[in-house]
Amino acid sequence: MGAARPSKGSGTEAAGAARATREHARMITSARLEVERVGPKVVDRVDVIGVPMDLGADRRGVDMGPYAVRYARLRESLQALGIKTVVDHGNIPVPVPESASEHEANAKFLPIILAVCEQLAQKVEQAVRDGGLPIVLGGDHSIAIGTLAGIYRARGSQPGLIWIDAHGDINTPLTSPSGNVHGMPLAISLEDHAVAAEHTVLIGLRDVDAGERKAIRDFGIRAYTMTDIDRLGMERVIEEAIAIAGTEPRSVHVSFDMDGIDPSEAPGVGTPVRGGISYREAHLAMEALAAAGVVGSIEVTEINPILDEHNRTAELAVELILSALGKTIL
Ligand SMILES: [Mn+2]
Repeated sequence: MGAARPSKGSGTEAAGAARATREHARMITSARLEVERVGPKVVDRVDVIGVPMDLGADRRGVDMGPYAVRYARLRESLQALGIKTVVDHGNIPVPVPESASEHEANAKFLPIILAVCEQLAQKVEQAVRDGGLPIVLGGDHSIAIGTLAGIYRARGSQPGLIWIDAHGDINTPLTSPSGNVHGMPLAISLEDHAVAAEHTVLIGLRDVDAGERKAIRDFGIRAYTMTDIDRLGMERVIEEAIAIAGTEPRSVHVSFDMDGIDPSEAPGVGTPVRGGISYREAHLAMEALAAAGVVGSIEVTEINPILDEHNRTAELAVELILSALGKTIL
């Protein structure tokens, strides 16, 4: 307060020229920053893999997620973005719960889920080896076990992981209150060494079980709750997340549980929790990931068309995939 304002019209011609030069320099600097922020241009090839998995969740309907996302014009939108090759591998067959037997109440259908995840891992591995960027469509979040295993095998090293979710998904059969495997994929993937805790980031948490709190602490995983997003802002959260998960080109897997978004924008999920990531915060995060050039694979999970309103949650998933792959407003 009280600092003298620089007087505006006091310039000689020289002062005017100096101002113009400064302004020009500022413009050049900001243009360069803009260029530096923009990562590699849009990828050449993506591989779409559907996994109509609903064995990991209690609510029925997430098995229809891959159909809903395709119905929301995923392929056409990817092509319109300039991606030359869009390979859709169809869906991996998943047994319906009625045909499957439950082996243990602590981790319902786990052997069948792991068998499906093995098939998914093989598809994802091949896609990465073929130079594609995998886009995996769930299905409940247990499919991340397969996606991450496939990426790990193809890369020969652990990818960075940005996990966007209302929940921690880091329960084990011993800590899970429900026995639903979609609450365990992060714990299983860490145990499999498909991902490393120090390059894993959780974003959007607001419903975390007691055992998960302890697991997050014990693993030393960086977790940004909704409170952190409120206080720091999504821009800072995602920049920090990128720094932790990895800054190498295409080194980060984005595992997007649509229940991370606020239910007012993403009503079609099995386990909605109010107070979530806003529409613009979600886009900002995906745009920042694209600008950094770090996205190597994407999965969107937990879309439940039965609970949705006119497919808007699947449409939002397509929008977010596009933002993560480089779509910008201008
Ligand atoms: Mn989840």
